[in-house]
Amino acid sequence: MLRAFFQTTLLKANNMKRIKLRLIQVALLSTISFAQPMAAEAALMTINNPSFESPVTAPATFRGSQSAGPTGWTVYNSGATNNQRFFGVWNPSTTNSFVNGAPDGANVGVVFLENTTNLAEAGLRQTLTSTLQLSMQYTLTVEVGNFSPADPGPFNFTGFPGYRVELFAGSTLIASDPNTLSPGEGVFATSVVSFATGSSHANAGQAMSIRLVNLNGPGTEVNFDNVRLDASPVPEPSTAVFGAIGMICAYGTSHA
Ligand SMILES: [Ca+2]
Ligand SMILES: [Ca+2]
Repeated sequence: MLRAFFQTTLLKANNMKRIKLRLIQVALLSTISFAQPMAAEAALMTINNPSFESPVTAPATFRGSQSAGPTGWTVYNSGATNNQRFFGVWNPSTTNSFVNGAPDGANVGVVFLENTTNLAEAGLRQTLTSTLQLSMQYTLTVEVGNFSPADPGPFNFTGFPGYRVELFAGSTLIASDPNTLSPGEGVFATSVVSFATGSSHANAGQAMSIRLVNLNGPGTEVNFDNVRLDASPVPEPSTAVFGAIGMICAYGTSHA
């Protein structure tokens, strides 16, 4: 229809260049409106107990165990032989463990590794119902905290053992924050891990999982809170759009 319009108008027109310019403008506007439905929409992936609010815990109280994680989370490296290992949740309210309390809600996640020898790292892991999708921008955001020794108790919380925040597809690590932040005593810092898939990926369709690790360096406890995973489609112009643009360029060149 566009071509018929062009041919009819072209024969009747006196100013050839002016008509050609208008046709290109119309075609470009059509192309732009055709591309608009491709606009990206961000979406948060479902994470079970992302803020470690389960189990509900009283102020100044730890709830957990040496072998199991809190609701929705399993223990990573459960076979490690650290002499004191605890996984669970801590409610810092009324304590000096954190300067500003929990970043989100009442509780924070706990990975406590106390030992005096060079034993293994450990952490919490959750496999999501979401699978790795193509042409997607993923952003994993986690609050990472350093339990302060200002809180009196039976353990020495001086120092920071280090951490990793990791994103997996199947058994493959696809992105991580390998201890790039150094939160001070009693402080949380925000870890952000970003990753984008292209039009193909070896692990596409595999279940995604999140791993939060205490590196067992010089220190005792690493805390985690408010785990979020955002997925935003990466807009890709369709081949039809490219074809339309190519047609317009070819027209403009041959009739210039
Ligand atoms: Ca929380
Ligand atoms: Ca500390």
